[in-house]
This record gives sequence, structure tokens and C-alpha cells, in this order.
Amino acid sequence: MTTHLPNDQRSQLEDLYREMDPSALTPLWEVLAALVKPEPRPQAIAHRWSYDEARGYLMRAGDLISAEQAERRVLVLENPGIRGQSAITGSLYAGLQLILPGEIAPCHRHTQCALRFVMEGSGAYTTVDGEKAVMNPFDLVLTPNWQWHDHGNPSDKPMIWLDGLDIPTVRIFDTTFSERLDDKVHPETAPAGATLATYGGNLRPFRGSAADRRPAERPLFHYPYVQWRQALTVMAQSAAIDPHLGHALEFTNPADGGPVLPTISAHVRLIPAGFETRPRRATDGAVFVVCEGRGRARIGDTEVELRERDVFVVPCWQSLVLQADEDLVLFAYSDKASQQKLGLYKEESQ
Ligand code: GTQ
Repeated sequence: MTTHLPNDQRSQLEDLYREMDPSALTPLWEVLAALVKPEPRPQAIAHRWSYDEARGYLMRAGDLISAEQAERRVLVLENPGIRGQSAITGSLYAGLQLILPGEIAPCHRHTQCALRFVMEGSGAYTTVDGEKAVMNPFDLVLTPNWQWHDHGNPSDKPMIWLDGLDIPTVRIFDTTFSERLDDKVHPETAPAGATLATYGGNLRPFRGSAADRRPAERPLFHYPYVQWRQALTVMAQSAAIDPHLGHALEFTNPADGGPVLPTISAHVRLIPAGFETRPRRATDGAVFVVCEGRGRARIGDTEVELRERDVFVVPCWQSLVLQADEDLVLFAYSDKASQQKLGLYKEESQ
């Protein structure tokens, strides 16, 4: 904003603004400082959602509307700094989805990418282009953009997972397309676990063979807890701890070693009991799930207590310090994948 202008200049300028306004023209110099800032000032704020509290509301929704009626029965975790936008950060969405025993969520596909991170329950599945991923607590399952997906719960317990999508990112480009399959459920095209057995084991079908069914650039869509947890355990036993991250492992796309989705990166961390990380900030806005343990997160000036299954958000460029009272195991997803493609990503360790 231009301040300290002489009164007569200011009043002539305001006349000019009023006259041009109906022609949809506006002066940059009044808004430049708010557009091009010296450093990020996200509207999204640090926040923690108590899983127990959210679960209570979600189960009440379960009494009132079926998964099929809702298409997706989800409570959106809306960042308190940007309510009404279905966003947890400027670029990412998060929601808690409930599928009750015997229910299905009908098949659809869309240009938004999604990941699921299982919070409770075992035996429900997400079907991706006709192949089931049978899900267990803290498994990561992907539905890359434009792949058909439906969900179902043949188990006898409720199943709840966290949905992470790039809905706000796609909204920026207005490139949202979606369609529903005529059938509620996609026909099975491969046995459950076929892709995990192959690509998850560093194998792929001989190129060009009939078994080459999954998209070559993004084949794997299931990253089971048993595998990533074991990898973290071994790392914690054998590697020096990173002072800023704790023990941390990124999920990768086996086709190219890059992030799991074009717009979303994901990783896990183990902070040993008694450890406190050094402050670190990065431009990616990140959503964390507490898988195990207890402790605290200091996010900028905000401190939150961490208990199992709580979800918290660290906005762009806010420093994060993690303190573990018990071994703290965290899952996180962020928009680092998008930012790196656009040349925007930056991080700083103190
Ligand atoms: O499961 O396909 O939380 O399309 C939001 C949009 C879940 C899904 C969400 C979706 C889905």
C-alpha cells in the first residue's frame, strides 16, 4: 500500500480507482506488498485435532447417513485459519473417512490425487483400477489421479482412515474432472496384493507382457505398516539420528525414486523417547499423524500435546520442534512434491 502521499494526490488517485473499477481494473501499487512478500505468511495456522473427539462426531454421522448415501462419509479437517475452503493447508485437503461393516463407498475417479492412511480397523479395502488393497492400521494406500477407486468394509468393525488429497491444488488450476462408474464396484482385474507382491518386492512384469497392467510411471499403491515400521526400527538401531528430523524415511515411487504422488510427498519418522529435535522449517505445509507414543510439537509459537492418532498441521515456513516422552512414530504428507516441481521448495535447519 502506498502511504504518506499528499492529500490531493491521494484524492485524485481514489477518483481514478473509482472510475476504472467498473472496467475491472485495479492499481497494483495498493496491493503489491501483500502479493510479493519477503517471506511466506500462510493464512493456515498450526492446529491439532484430537482423534477421540473427531471419532465421536464421525461415529454419530455413521448413525445418520450411510457411506453410499454420502458417496464418501468424511469429516473434513478444516484449518481454522482458512475455514470454508475444505483445506488443511493452502494446497492440501485432509478428512477422516468412516466405512462401517458391510458398507461400500461407490466407484468413481477424479483428477485429484488421494492417499489414505489407516487410523483404525483391519480388513476393509480400497480397490484401485480393480485391484484391492486390504488395509491394516497405519498402512498407506494411494489412488493416483484418474484411477478408479471404491472402498468397502467386509470386516465386522468400523474402519477409519485419513484421506489426504490435493483438492486445493487442483482448484487453483480449475482442472477438476470426475466421473462415476455405472456399477457401484469396479470388477476385479487382479488378485488383491498382486501389485504389492511385484513392485513392492523390486520387481516388475517383463515390459510389454500381458501382466504389465499397472501404469509404468506410477505402479505401486500400497505401502504396508509392517514394512515401513520395520525399516524405521532397523534405521533407529543402526543409523546416527538426524538432529532436525529424528530417524526419517520417505516413501518413494519405485518407478523413478520420486515422491509417491505428483503433488504429494509422504514420510515417516521415529523420535526416540527423551529426544528433542532441533528447530527446522520448510516451505511445504505438512499434515502429521501420531502413530505411536506421546510428546509435544512446537510449531512456530504454538505448542501442542501429541497423543496416539492425533492429527496436526504444520503450515508453510513455520519451525517445528518435536519432543518425545515415549518413542514417537509419526506419518506425514505434504506438498513438497508440487513445490519441488515448481522450483519453490526451500528448507532451513537451525
Ligand atoms: O475416497 O475418493 O475425503 O473423492 C474426498 C474426496 C475422499 C475418495 C475424500 C474423495 C474421496
